[in-house]
Amino acid sequence: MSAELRVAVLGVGMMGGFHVETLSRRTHGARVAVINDFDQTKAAAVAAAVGARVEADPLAAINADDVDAVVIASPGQAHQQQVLACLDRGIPVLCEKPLTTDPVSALDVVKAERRTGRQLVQLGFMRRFDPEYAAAKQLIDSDAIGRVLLLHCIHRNMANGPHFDSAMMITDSVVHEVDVARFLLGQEIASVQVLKPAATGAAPERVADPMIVIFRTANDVIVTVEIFVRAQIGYEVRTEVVGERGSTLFGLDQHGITKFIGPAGNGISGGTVPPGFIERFAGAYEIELQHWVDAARTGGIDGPGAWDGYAAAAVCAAGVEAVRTGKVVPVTLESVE
Ligand code: ISE
Repeated sequence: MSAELRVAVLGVGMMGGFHVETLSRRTHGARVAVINDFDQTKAAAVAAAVGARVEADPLAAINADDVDAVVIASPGQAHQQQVLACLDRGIPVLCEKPLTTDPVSALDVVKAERRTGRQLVQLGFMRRFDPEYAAAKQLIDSDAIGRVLLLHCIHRNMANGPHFDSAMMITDSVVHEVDVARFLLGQEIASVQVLKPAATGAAPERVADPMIVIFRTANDVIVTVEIFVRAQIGYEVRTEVVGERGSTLFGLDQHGITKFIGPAGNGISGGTVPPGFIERFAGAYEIELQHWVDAARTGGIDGPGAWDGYAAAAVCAAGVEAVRTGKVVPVTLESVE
């Protein structure tokens, strides 16, 4: 292992591009050595900006001599093959969600990692590194609010294209709340139900937006998730944990609250809502990447792993079925022992 971790980044769309920038300018101990993207022009531009080289084949990038670790930010359908290639080579990988596109293949990855005898796969559930989520986790574990009974999650996006249907709202958006619930509560999710209120006029026909998703955990904690991906205002993610002896509420964006004289001469008070997840979670991504770089330099990971990716895939598959059937759908997790 060279002193500096040489990273290949696969996929340099919005997320991968941001990771390249974060690794190059805001974290230490790593440098982006290789860039891969199906869009060669984009790959060349991103690589040139950080002094990396372009590799046209993702598997060649993973197996290159000048690569010690990999960040996968390619489309979800490519993840299984790319993660397995990292495991075959025995190098650490940070994989953006989803781990794979279905629970069966996600479980195969968990098993393949077990066979290496090491933990090499970290999942990009960055909210675990956000200071407010980390503080809530500490508070819960300290027993300051007592046994947790309820978790309420609000998850709103400003806008999304017509391709972003109700199933995608589960697999691409609610998946974060799945991980948040598992992380904060330390319990698996046992069932999923989805309620469909009146849809916004901004939603395409037959897309249920917003939805209320309800998880019941193994110990009967109820988690409510409002998922609303065409809310028009901005990116709003807030959470309230309710315990027997107290509660904690976070994600209120209450920084920079400004008072000014409004058009009618009246006083107006308010702040701004972040437009997207990059702005909202930039700090969490940076902390996540620094943890991953530090761990990868010694050949490991430091964060959510392959099992968390599998559990999320299993809950999302149940969630998609719940959208379709309107029923309470149980979640079954296979054992890997
Ligand atoms: C996106 O992929 C994310 O991860 C965001 O957090 C989520 O709000 C958005 O809906 C997804 O498309």
